Amino acid sequence: MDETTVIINSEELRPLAQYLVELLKPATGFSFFIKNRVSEPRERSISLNLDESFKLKNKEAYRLTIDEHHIEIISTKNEGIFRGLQTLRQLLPATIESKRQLSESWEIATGIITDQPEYSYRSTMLDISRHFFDAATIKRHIRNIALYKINTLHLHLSDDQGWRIEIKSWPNLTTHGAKTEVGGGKGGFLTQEDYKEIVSYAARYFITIVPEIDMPGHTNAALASYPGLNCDNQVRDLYTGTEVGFSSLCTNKELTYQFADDVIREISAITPGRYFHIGGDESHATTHKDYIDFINRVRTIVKKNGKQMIGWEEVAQASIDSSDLIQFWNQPQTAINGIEQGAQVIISPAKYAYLDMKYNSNTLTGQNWAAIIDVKRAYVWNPLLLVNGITKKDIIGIEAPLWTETVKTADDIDYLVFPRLAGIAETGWTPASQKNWNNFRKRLSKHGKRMTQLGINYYPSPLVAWDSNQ
Ligand code: TNX
Repeated sequence: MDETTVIINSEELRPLAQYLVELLKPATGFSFFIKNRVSEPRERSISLNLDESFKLKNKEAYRLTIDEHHIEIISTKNEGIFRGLQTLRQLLPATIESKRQLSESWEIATGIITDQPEYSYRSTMLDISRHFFDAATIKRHIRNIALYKINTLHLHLSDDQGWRIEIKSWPNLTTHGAKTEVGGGKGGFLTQEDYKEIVSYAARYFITIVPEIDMPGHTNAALASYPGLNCDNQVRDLYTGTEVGFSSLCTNKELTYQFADDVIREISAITPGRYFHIGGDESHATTHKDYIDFINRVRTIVKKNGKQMIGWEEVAQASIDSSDLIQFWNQPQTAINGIEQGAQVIISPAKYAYLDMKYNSNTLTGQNWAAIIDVKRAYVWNPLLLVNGITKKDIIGIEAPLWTETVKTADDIDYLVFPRLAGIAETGWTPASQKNWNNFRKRLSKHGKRMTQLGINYYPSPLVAWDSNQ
C-alpha cells in the first residue's frame, strides 16, 4: 500500500494538510500521515512550510518545488500555501479529482514554480436575487472557483425580484420579499446562520465574501415588503419580470436611512471581510440630486459600521475618496470620475467579463446586450486598456459577475461560469505580458476531464481541443 507523509512546520498549517489529504486520498487510496517538522529524510513526502524569509511577501505568493523524492510548498502565509496547493492539484493528472479509488500511477513533472498574483482582488459574483440559490449550491460554487485561485465571492443579495438575506429588525423583507423570483418560482432566502456558514466555509478556501445590498434602485422586493419605504406609502407588488431601473427607495425619508443602517449593521456584524457593496447601479427612478444625496449618506453609514464601501460605477458621481472602491462595468467615464477622487477600481467589463452573456447565438441560457463572449474573448482582454489614462495602481483587481435572470439551476451556473472563469482568473493572476491565448487554450484543453470529474457542467467550447486522456 502506498503511503505519503504531509509534513508541516507549524500547527497553523494542520487544516491545510488535512485539506490536501482530503484532496488526494479518494482517488489514490494512499494512506497519509500528517507530521510536524522532521529531521529524517523526507522521501515520499509533501512539505508545507510557512517561511517568513521567503522573498515574495505577497500573502498569496508561493514557491512549489517538485523533485524525484519530495514536494514542497512555501509561503509567508497560509493563503499562499493554499494557492500553491491549487497549482499542485492542477499538475497532477485530472483523475486525481475522482471520488472513486483508481489503480493508476500518479506522475507529476519535476520543477520549481515561483508565483504571485498580478492583482490582489480576483472575484466573481453570484446573483441570488433574480433566481435564488441556496447555501449548499453556493458552497459547491465556492469549492469550484477556488480551483482557479479566485479569492473573492461577491453575493448580490437583493434586487427587484427578491430579498435574499434575513434581517432580524425588518422581518418582512424575507417573509414576504423573498417569496418569488424571475418567472414566478418560489424564491427563498439565506438565514443569517446560513450566511455565517457560507462565510466560514469560504474562509477555508481563502475566499472573502462581499455582501451586496443594491440601493436605492433595484429595491422593489423591499418596497413590496414595507409600504413606508415608498414616497407614496403604497406597497408595491412583488415582481417576477426582468426589467431594470423602475424602483427606488424614498431618499427623502428618515425611515429609509434607518432601514439602510439596520440592514448594513446586521450584515456587517456577520461579515468578517472588510467590504460592503451598496450597489448603486441603474437608479433610473431616482432623480440625480436624490441619488447623490443618498449615496453620500449611505457611504457614511457603511463607514460607521466599520466597512469600506464598494459601489457600481455610478456611485463615482457622488463624493467618494480613496477609502472607497468603484466597480467599473460599462462606462469608462464613471471609472475616471472615481479615480480622480482617489478611489481604486474593480475592473468588471460587461463586454468581456459578464458571465451571463451567451457564448454564441445558440447558447440557451444567458443574454447578449453587452456582447457575445466566447472563451477567447473572456480571456484576451487587459484590465489596463479599458479606461483611458488608468494605471496599474488605480486597479485593485477584476470581477466576473453572473447575473441570473436566465440562470435557474446549478448546472446553468456551471455552464456559463466554466470554462470562462478560468481565463478571467488568469487575467487577474498573470501579468498581461505573460498571457497568450494559444498557450492558454492548450492548457485549458486538459481541464475538461478535470471539470467532469468534479461534476462541473462546463461548456465544451469548440475553440478548445479538449483532451480526454488527461
Ligand atoms: C445590468 S451590471 C445590471 C444588472 C442586470 C445585468 C444583466 C449592473 C450593475 N446592472 O441589474 O442583471 O445588467 O446582464
